[in-house]
Amino acid sequence: MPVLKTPIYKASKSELMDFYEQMLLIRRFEEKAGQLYGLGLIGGFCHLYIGQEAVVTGLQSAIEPGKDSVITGYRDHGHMLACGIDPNIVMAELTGRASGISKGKGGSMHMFSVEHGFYGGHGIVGAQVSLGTGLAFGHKYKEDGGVCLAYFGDGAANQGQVYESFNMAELWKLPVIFVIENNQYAMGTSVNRSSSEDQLYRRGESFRIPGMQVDGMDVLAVRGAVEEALKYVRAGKGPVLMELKTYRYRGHSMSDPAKYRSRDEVQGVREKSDPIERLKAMLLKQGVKEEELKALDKSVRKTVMEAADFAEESPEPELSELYTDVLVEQY
Ligand SMILES: Cc1ncc(C[n+]2csc(CCOP(=O)(O)OP(=O)(O)O)c2C)c(N)n1
Ligand SMILES: [Mg+2]
Repeated sequence: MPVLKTPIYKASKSELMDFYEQMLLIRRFEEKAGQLYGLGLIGGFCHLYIGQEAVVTGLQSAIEPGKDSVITGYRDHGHMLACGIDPNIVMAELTGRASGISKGKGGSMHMFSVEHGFYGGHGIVGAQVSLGTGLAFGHKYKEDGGVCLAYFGDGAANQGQVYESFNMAELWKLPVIFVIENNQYAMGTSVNRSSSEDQLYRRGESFRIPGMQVDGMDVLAVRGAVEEALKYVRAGKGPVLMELKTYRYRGHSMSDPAKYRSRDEVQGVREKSDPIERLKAMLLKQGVKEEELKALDKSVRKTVMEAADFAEESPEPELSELYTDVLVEQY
């Protein structure tokens, strides 16, 4: 089984600035979503991505929009923004408005944009892995050159269907990258308590799927690694399994007493490994002025504020929409 290298990507200054902006957008968007939830403007589930921004930013920056496909679980707002989906319609969906991407009827976990190659947004833990394998089969069948990125969590990595998917994907050499976002916890259980093999990048070994373990708090490490993975997959050699070691700062969802870890642990990660602060330090070292970064933050905050205003000003869906978009045909 080949061992894939995980080089650090050498980014230009403008690429670094793009990564910084993208990660900031996700963070500020999620902070705003947390506030709106607190105000009662977001109902139902809401899983924030704060802390994990480098993963999706690094991965999405390497794929080809319009050719590749992306699928993930319920912690999906960051993935949508990184796919280039308008923050206004994502925020409108979170707040259940008619102008939302699922007409306000899906909410946080049920968003979709074929136009952007984003196939959800899935509430069933692990389901996106099988569906993503299907998307990869579609790429191969249609010979469109696309690769599917199927994102899932460390908890989902213990689901049975994940391994059925691994088997088929390797057997049929499907163009899929299995992306484990190991944020160290499932709902309330740490990966070490729940997994007999906690080095998750090794989980594909018995299917002969090469694995990579990557620092998911370092956007350049993520980008460097995914380029190697894409090279392998695009050459028709079959799937790759990437484990991104990351951390979520907030609770599993908005209703999480978080008794399974200490505040000090969270604070420690924030202080030592925050992906945005890390990149900021790098930019400052390269001579970018603090004022320039502040201006960028200001413009990102404005974008997010506008998204929240857009959402709040949009009407809720009409009652007559209750039974539309449920079944493909009218019954
Ligand atoms: C099949 C299934 N089982 C259980 C749940 C309840 N559940 C929702 S999220 C979750 C934890 C998943 O953790 P992980 O895969 O690590 O993802 P993370 O939330 O950390 O991003 C569980 C058990 C579910 N939604 N679907
Ligand atoms: Mg997890």
